[in-house]
Amino acid sequence: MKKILIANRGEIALRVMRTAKRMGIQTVAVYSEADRHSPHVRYADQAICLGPPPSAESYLAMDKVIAAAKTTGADAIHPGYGFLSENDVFAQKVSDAGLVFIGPNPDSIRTMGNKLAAKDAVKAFDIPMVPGTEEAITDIGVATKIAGDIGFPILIKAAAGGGGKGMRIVDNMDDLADQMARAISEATSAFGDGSVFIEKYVTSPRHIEIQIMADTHGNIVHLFERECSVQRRHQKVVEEAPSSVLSAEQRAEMGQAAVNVAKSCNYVGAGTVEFLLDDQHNFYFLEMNTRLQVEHPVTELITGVDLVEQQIRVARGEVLSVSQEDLQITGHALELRVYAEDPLDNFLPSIGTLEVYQQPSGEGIRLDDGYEEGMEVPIYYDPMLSKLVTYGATRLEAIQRMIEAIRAYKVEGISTTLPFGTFVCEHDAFRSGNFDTHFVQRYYSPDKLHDSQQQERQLAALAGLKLFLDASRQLQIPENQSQNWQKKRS
Ligand code: MV4
Repeated sequence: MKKILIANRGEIALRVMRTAKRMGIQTVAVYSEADRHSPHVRYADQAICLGPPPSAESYLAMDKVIAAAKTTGADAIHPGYGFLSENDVFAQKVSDAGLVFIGPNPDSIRTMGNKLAAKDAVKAFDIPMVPGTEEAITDIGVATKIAGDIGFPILIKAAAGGGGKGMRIVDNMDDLADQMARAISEATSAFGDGSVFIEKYVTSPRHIEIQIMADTHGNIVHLFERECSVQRRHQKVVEEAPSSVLSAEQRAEMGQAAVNVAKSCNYVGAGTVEFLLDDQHNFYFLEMNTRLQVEHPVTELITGVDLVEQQIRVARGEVLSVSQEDLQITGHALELRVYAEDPLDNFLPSIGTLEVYQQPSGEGIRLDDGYEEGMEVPIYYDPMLSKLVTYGATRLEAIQRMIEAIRAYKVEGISTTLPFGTFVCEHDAFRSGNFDTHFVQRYYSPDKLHDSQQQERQLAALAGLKLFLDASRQLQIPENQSQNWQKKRS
């Protein structure tokens, strides 16, 4: 594998290229007209323009991406996350074109892409699952019977959904028929597949996911968990590794369950198995994400494993260079997703130019970004500016580093979620580790941000005043004394 095309943009394109370059592999960037001047285009050895800004005409245009790989003589395509990363049709087309898709085989992607097919695949492996249906339901009579058996509240989910899309909570029998009809109609229009199923609703879960890595020789390891409970409307905001609530035994147990999920679909490459953890610490398999995830850096920091390097090695047919016994957790890592959104105005996308953009750096700080001062944030894509990742010997050290790194990160011209990151890191519930997926909803309101910013400004003003007064005293007292002395003497 001498040349890799990265079918993505922004921070993840750069992140993949960094590892490829370190491994002596050439890189090809693709870009839309909106990204002509982006760092990922300049960083690559070669770059091909795919077309106009809309994703459908550029980063999602399968044939254009494959043609770019052919033209440049690339041997493989890394899809990053989002865009074409979990598209089984694309994975198949890449391989039909005689190229290597750096990711799992199309069958694994297809199976895990359908939540019912995923449940069916893992059934033989004794993986704990939330009580619910194994098949799609269309009949309200069947739904009524099942809801009666498992008890309210229940959750209706779309088989083709995932990541929270197409879910409906139902609290009682009176609402069931209506919510079923809505869920089916929503799933039909959103995914072209109206299949829905029912699960018991776990009311205060934590979201814990396990990173796995599998090679083509049958070796599968897990790289422990990431805790992703701090999220807002299914958008993760802060992720960390390890979780502060898992015992070593439960970590091993969930790790083994994740390895079994990977086995159930003949998985190859990097993948993530999502679990819910209820308030009794029971865990349940939710779904598997068949890609490299946004939050993979926290796993890299606590294990010392470069996941992109492992992806490339596995795609070259090599044996995994780490065994389960080698893997160990050292320290604690935290990731803040920095979005170009205004946390004071309902997280509305904030568009404009990065008038000032100064990155924090130093020991225990990793910043994965794809922007520079003077750049505009395009409206066409995900508004994530960067991932601010901190590492420490302990959880509180990583949190403290995050607070300091946020303070050192200067962004002007657009609003960002940086102050929201400070709010999370300073919150007692977060610091104590005692929180669930309702953290943001339960504790956050824009006035809390005003408060903490206001407090910071007041503290800064007080500190300034104290400095001024101290300095004045030091200056004035000798002066007065000397005047007195002079007066006495004269
Ligand atoms: C659930 C659940 C409670 N009970 N399933 C949301 C994302 C998708 N992967 C599944 N999700 C959930 N499934 C049952 N049976 C609660 C959620 C959920 C959630 C899960 C992980 C992270 C954040 C979440 C926020 C709201 C709901």
